[in-house]
Amino acid sequence: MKEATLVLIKPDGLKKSLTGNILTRLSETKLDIIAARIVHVSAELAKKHYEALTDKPFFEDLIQYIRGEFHEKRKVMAMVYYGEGAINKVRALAGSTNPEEADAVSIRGQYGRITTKGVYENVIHASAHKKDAEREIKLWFQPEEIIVDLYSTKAGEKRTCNEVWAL
Ligand code: DAT
Ligand code: MG
Repeated sequence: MKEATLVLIKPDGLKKSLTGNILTRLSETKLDIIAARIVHVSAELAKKHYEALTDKPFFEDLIQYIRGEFHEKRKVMAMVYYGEGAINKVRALAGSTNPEEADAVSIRGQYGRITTKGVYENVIHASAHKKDAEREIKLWFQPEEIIVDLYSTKAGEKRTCNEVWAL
């Protein structure tokens, strides 16, 4: 069955000009990109994204890292990849959480590092399982930003494409 997964290129990936390399590696999966945007990550979004890790000693660093506070680039690139086995395919290509332990040819193995402060700069986020993927995609994207109808939405009028712009 086709499924969707959230992928984030984290601020270190953007700062190190790795976007193209990472997208090329991800294209090995033959999955479809069905949503993409550049996001300035608010404290609220960062904390919600990592809410399961609230009690971890590295939580505050993690929030600072994903918000780009350790890099000049205060942004991440968020995407939804879609296709058969998308979640496991992207996780396998991303590699282990700890970039020093990640397979050398995985994305994290190739491009990640642990800073002297102990922050895992592992360049990419990939949803771990289906429930997380749905929760995370709904956090990072509005329904109209995703070109496949993944999840049901509340009934209501659709916004037109440019109604918020001043003429
Ligand atoms: P993953 O990103 O592989 O899903 P996770 O959800 O357990 O891993 O943790 C989220 C992020 O938190 C991870 O990408 C990097 C950071 N992290 C996890 N364990 C850590 C640790 N022991 N020390 C420092 N950072 C850690
Ligand atoms: Mg995780």
